[in-house]
This record gives sequence, C-alpha cells and structure tokens, in this order.
Amino acid sequence: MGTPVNIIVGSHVWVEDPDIAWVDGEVTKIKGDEVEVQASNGKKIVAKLKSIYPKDEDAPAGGVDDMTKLSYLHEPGVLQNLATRYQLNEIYTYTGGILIAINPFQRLPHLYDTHMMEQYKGAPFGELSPHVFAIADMAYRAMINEGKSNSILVSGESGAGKTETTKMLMRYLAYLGGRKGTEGRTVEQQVLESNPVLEAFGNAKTVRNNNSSRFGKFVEIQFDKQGRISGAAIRTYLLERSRVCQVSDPERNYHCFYLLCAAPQEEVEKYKLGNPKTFHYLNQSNCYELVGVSDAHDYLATRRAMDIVGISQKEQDAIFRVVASILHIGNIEFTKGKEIDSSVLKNDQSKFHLKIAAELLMCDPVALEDALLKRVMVTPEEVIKRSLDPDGALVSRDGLAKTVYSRLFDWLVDKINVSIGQDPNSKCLIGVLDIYGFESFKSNSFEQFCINFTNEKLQQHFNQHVFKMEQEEYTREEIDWSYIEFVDNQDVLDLIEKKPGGIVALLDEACMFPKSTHETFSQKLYQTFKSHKRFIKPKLSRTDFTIAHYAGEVLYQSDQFLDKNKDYVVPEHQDLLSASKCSFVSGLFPPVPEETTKSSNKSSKFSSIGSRFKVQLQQLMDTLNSTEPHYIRCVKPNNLLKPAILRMSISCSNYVVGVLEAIRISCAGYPTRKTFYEFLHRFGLLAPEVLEGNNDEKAACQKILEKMGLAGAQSGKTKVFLRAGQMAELDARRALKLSNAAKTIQRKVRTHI
Ligand code: AD9
Ligand code: MG
Repeated sequence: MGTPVNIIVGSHVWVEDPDIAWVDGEVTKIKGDEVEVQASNGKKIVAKLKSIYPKDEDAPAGGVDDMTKLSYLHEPGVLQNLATRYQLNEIYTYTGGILIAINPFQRLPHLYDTHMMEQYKGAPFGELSPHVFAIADMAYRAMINEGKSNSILVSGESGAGKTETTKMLMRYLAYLGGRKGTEGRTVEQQVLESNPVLEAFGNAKTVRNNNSSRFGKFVEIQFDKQGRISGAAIRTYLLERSRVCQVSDPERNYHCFYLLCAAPQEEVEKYKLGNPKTFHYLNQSNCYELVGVSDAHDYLATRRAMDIVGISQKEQDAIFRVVASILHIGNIEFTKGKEIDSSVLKNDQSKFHLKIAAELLMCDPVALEDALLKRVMVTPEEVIKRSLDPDGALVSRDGLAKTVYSRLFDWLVDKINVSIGQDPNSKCLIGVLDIYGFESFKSNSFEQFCINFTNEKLQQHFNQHVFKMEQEEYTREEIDWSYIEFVDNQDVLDLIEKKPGGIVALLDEACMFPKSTHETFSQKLYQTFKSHKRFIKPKLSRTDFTIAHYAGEVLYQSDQFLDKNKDYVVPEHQDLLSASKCSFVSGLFPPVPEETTKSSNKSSKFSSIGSRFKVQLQQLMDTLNSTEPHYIRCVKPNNLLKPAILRMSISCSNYVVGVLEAIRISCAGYPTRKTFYEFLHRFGLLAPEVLEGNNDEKAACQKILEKMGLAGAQSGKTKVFLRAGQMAELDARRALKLSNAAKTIQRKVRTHI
C-alpha cells in the first residue's frame, strides 16, 4: 500500500525495527535502494527504500476520527492513528462509512448508556464521534426513509469484539424500535435475551477468547410500518461439535456444562452431577473456572433468560437433563470382551454412568448399551448384530454425545424463533451478522476450513460492495476510474466451492466412496490442483495442504476431514433416542422418512456438512445481497486480552490485514472528495487570479489543481476528487499562504502605527 514518494535525507519516516515494531526516525543516508534511518529509539536502522514510509509530521496529536482524513494512508500511519486514539480510549474510528472498533478489554459503561443512545438517535452520520450506535442509526434511518432492508456485518478475528459489538447494535435497535412503557415480555426483550441463552450453549473459553462463539449467527430483526420491532429470526451456522467430547488445555467445553455443575444443590443432585473434575468431557483440560465469572450466577441468569424467550420450566428441565446425560455418557468406558473384536463396559463406574444416562434420557439402559457397543448389519440373507471393538465403541459413544448436543442446540434456536415470532407483513428488516473471523492455528482442520471459506465469501461481498459504491460515484461524476484495480478472490472461492471439482465436492466424493481415506483424498487434491496458484502441496507432508487465502496462507491437516464432513446419525442411536419416553428427547430425533433409509441410491442418502454449509452460506449471501450493507471491522489490539496496549508490531499484521484491506479498497481511487464550492472556499486563496471574473466553478477548480501540479486529481460533475495525501498537500500550502498573509498584515499594521 502506498510507495514512498520524495524520500530524501532529512525526511521523517516510519521504519520497521526487526525487534519490535514500527518506529519513527529521520533518514540520514540514501544509497541506491537502501536507506539509513536514525530511529527515535536511538537505533540506527538500515532498510530497503521500498519498505519505509513517510511520516506525517503534522498529524493531529489526538489522531483523526476518519482514516480517510489521514495525509498518508499506509500501515504505520494507520496503526499510529489507531494507537493514538486507543490510548485516549477512543476505540472507534471511521474509514469513510466503515467503522473500525478496537476491543477496549475493559468495561466502558458510559460509552453505551441511555444518555449516549439518546445522543445518537437521529444525529447526522459523522456529526458525533464514531460509534456502533451511529452505524445502527444510519441503518435504521435508511430502512425507514427508503423502505429497504439493511444489514450490518461485523467481522474480525477471534476475541476482537464481534459478539459484544453485535449485542450493542441489537440493544440500540431495540431502543429505537421498542415500545415505550410496555411491561412484560416484549419482542425486543426476547430478542435481547436470546443472546445469553445461545451463549450458554454455543460459547466456550478458547485460548483466544474466554467467551468465544463456536457458531456463526445472523439475526434478522423485522420492523413494522411504524418502525417498531415486530419479529425476529435467528439463523445459526455450524456449531463446533468436536468440542463436546474433546477439549484441550487451557480451554473449556461449552459453558452450560459448568453452569449446571454450579447449579443449586438440589438440582445438582437431581442430575447426579458434582464436581466438573469428575467428568471426562470436562477434565481433559485443567481449566474449570473463568476469572471474573460466576458459573452459579450465570446458571440462574440463563434460566431467567430462558423464561423470557419462552422456554417452559418443563422444557428447561428436559434441556438440562440432556446436558447432564452427555456428561454421564462421556464417563462410560469400554474394555475388550470375550469374543474377538468385541467390547464390554469397563467397570461398575461405567455401568453406573450408563444407568444414569439412560434414566436422564428416559430410554432403556440395555438398548443404550447395545447402541453404544453393537451395530446391526443387514445382508440379503439375514440381520446380524456385530460387536464393536473398544475403540469403535469409544467413537460410537462420542458420536452419540455430539449428535445429541448439536440437536439440542438446533432445538434451542428453533424454539427461540417460534417464541419470538416472525412478522409475515414486515417489509423491512435489519440483519446483524456475527460470524467467526479468519482462523489460522498451528493445526487446522475441517472447522477452520469452513470458517475461512465463510470469510472468503464475506470478503468478496465486501470488495464488491465497496468497489461498486466507488464505481457508481465515479460514473455519476463522469470521471476516469479505469485504472482502479478490483481485487477479487474469486479464484480461492472457485478452488473451494466450484461444482464439480472444488475441494468441497471432492471431499463429498471421498466420503461417499467406502475405500477412501484422508490419504487418497489428499492425493486427489494434489493431482487436481497441481497448478492452481491458490493451492500448495507442502513438501514434507503427504496429507496436508495449504490454501493461500486472501488473509494469508493456512496449512490444513486433512486427517479428520472425511469424518467431520459426514452428516450422519448412526441408525442405532436414532432408534434408541426416538424411542425415549421423554417427548423432548424423542422430539430431537424425529423418525427418518422411509425413502431415505431404504433408498439404494447412495448419493441421495448422503448428506455432508460441507455441502450443507455451502448452501447455507449461499442463502446468507443472497439475503445480504438484497440489503444495503454496513460494515464494522473489529480489531484485537493485542494477544494479552488486556486494555490500553496496542501493539504496533508487524507480527500482529493478521488483524491489520482486514483493516488495511478495507482502507485500501475505499481509498483505491479518491479518498477525498469536495464539492466545487467547498473546494474553492477552502483553496481559492491559493490562486486568487482564477476566481476573478470567473463564474465557472469547475474550470476554476481545474485551474487550481493544475497550478498546484496535483497528478491524478480530477474534477467530476459536482466535486473535486483527490488522491490519497493530496488534501494534506493543499492544506499545507494553504497554511503557509495564510501565515505569510498574516505576517504581511502584521508588518503593514506595524508600519502604520
Ligand atoms: V469469537 O470469534 O466469538 O472468539 P468475538 O466475538 O470477536 O470473538 P467478543 O465479542 O466475545 O469477541 O469479545 C471478547 C471479549 O472482549 C469480551 O468478552 C469482552 O471482555 C471484551 N470486549 C469486547 N468488546 C468490548 C467492548 N466494546 N467493551 C468492553 C469488550 N469489552
Ligand atoms: Mg463471538
């Protein structure tokens, strides 16, 4: 972004200090394409000319509230501006119409109180300091005035503050569209209380965030003709299922398990629970408690929120029975049986947990044992029961736990939707999207693949929107924009989702073919994408693969891709639970229609998580495309989860990527535009001669641009369009002229006296 212009000895610049971060300094020597910089931290740094950036000596001390006001738009300039503002607790900054939000990692209650909401209500955009409320207000006004649906897309890496931002947006929209003075369970209250319920079941502590959402969420808030909230629909995406039975230190399983273990004594006894340390699904990690969080308190809060969203006491009891049963299922262990390749329950402990799990799920304990240990084989001649070996039984057990949990989560979402209700007459809605950000860990599996796929989709949507907006403006103004490059990521998307032949399609094929393994799947990928520039086969691996995503390269381990892609409920598990005496449990497992069980056609029977996710994403994109979008980019200032430190390091470039990308696109052309009148009013004094006797504003503006020698600047039909930094240049000359003029006047005044 931006190439250094006019760097000479004595220039103030930003340079990369390999040890820490960007530092400022003064150029002391230039030799060929190398420069020597005396940095302000005392070091002498030698760097390539192309990797240093000019520093704006006149940047306002408190930073600027809109990045497009920066004289120099490059990484260190942007970071410096964010850092300056962050130190002053100014966590919000605009980039044109995009809001950048830096996680403050501390409560800033005054920033979100009722008084603040009142201030932003109806205030023209840009008049007050940047804020989430301003974005929500803009979306709401646009909806009311133009009768069109709007959406607000919140993105950013894990822990950047997406969910908190989304909650603020929803709270503000509920404030604007709420019914004043109404008591009891209002639609807007239900919408707000859906958050703690979904968080209890869909959030967990990860290394990056103590309250990390393990699912994506799109909340559609419907409004009536008067602009009041009349309904809502919540759509969720791909809950991380593996967490239910696999947790690595120092993470936690889903919050609800710990909440229930901390419930009042009589409930803990009812569900035969106790210390979370005694449950295998929880004790794989040593983390049980969260700093500043009381699970006991949150249990009661979740129950209250469930009341408000309309989940009955009876249903709540069933929900927590299912949660408890999963913990007991996780404690059932197996050992080798007498026959070859068979298994039995390991000990009395296992028998005890099996019995309790069966009681809680209200199903037959013998049937539960069979469903865990045996598989029914149907051959043309007979029906045989085959035993699983201990490893197979373990997979069966974990599969059961994951299936039950994900059905429970889906039930909650459906229930909330039914209970809040949809307004069929609503013509306008505001959608709020809180979806997982780009992920790249040491080890990346199918979940990261889906998450990063989502981000590619959203990035494309973002690029197209910003580009389209720019293009429309330039076309309207009839200026030349032919050189503005549209950065597209269609090639990555093709690699992933193209049908046939994309990775998702190849994975489905592999899952349908019984002999496939992750090795054969990987080989197929290597062959197919040998020369794809977004696909890389790592030299030292036979099964890993790398995708060059827009936000960086990610190395995926393919070993669990096939298993995780199979959307398959073991028929024995299905039969067991659909026969439960508890209508809630059997309701989670409605009978599978005959055709799908009997069908001999494999492909019609096969359903995959990847393909289903792809369809869901496409539907989301279609919805978004029918709305007017607004973007909020959340930024995580450091990896310490602490306030007041914005690391200006290069290594945190992953969070900068998104922000810079946004800025780069919106500034690809002309970040500054001024009407002819504004322009002349401000800069007319730079060439007073052009104004005399001239009524043609456009011609006058053009003459000023020519006189100032501003390459690339253009005048359109109503406005002057300036390239990045040109506004600053004009301002500087104006300041000089004004101070000279002031000196002349002073001199004149003095001689007069
Ligand atoms: V993840 O992709 O779901 O793992 P998010 O959603 O981006 O992530 P989240 O909103 O959960 O992050 O924010 C993480 C933590 O930062 C919160 O639990 C708060 O402690 C903190 N946070 C974020 N935004 C704010 C804020 N505006 N004010 C105060 C905040 N604290
Ligand atoms: Mg979140």
